[in-house]
Amino acid sequence: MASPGAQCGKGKAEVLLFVEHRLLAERSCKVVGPGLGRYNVPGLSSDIAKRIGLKETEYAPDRPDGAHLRKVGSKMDKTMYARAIARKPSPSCIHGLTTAKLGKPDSAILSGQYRHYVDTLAGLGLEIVELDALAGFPDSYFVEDVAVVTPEIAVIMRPGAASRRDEPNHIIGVLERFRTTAWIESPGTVDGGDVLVVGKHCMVGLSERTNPQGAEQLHGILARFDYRSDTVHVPEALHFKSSVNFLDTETLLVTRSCSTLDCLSGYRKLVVPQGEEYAANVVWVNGQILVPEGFPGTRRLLDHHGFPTIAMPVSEIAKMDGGLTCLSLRLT
Ligand code: CIR
Repeated sequence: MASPGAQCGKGKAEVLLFVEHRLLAERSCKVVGPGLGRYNVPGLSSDIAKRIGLKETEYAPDRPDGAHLRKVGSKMDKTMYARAIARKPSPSCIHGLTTAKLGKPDSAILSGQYRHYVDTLAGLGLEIVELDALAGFPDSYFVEDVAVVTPEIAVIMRPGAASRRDEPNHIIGVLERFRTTAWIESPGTVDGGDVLVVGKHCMVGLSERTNPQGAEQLHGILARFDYRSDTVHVPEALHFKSSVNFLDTETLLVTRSCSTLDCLSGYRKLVVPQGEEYAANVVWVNGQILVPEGFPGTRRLLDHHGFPTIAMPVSEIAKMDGGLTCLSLRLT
């Protein structure tokens, strides 16, 4: 059988380069404008791109001064995730805490939605470190709440809800494999869902779960690594990240009620349509934005601004006040 290169009239080296760059591109692609599926592929010269048949709209053409890479790259978070920690839901998940008045979840469907989520992260190139279900902790698959992980450190939270207080003890061993650790201590309480880190900016929402002492401790720990911090009151939601989330280092997706918060003044804010507040809980994974299924206005908004989206089924998870960010801890 003829080689792919012979079939399409390209040299073997070029075909290999093309395949390699395609793979790279699929993992790190960034749509830079509505309808423009462009790839930021370091090292791909326009000469080679043309010869292997890539259209100019499919890649960022190079320039001798490298400006093309900066232009595309400036919208990208340079930090890609290598792995995610997740925990299987237990059938006891139906007994978890919730304020949502959406009825009891079906635990089998919920587990299927969780599985779809981890498979999606794996499909985006993340290694999944999956922990066993903990029947005694019905909310423990919301692993985001038990730690804040930055490139430098994993800060182990002290969850605000009494029923979740001991969850960190069941994940600390895994976190220690990847980071040095620090702890939030009594009387401080912080849920990871209240903490949004964008670059070197850490925002902590004060909520029913997170108190000022906890926020202060977290700020102190991250200050060692030159993070600047803000503390903010969470309006009308369980957690800060129920309402404000990362799209790129300059842009956040927010609910209307959070759009005027002082600590967000330096960011461009995309406001979810009224009635779609739940969809503000999106998660960025290596250039893709995972969005809860059933919120077409939010998807249109993201599409319009050039953010590639993947719709995720989360109906049962939403019944337990959960969302897309809280199902994993993502690590660079
Ligand atoms: C709880 O109330 O703690 C859970 N049922 C939901 C936690 C969701 N976590 C998050 O949004 N970060």
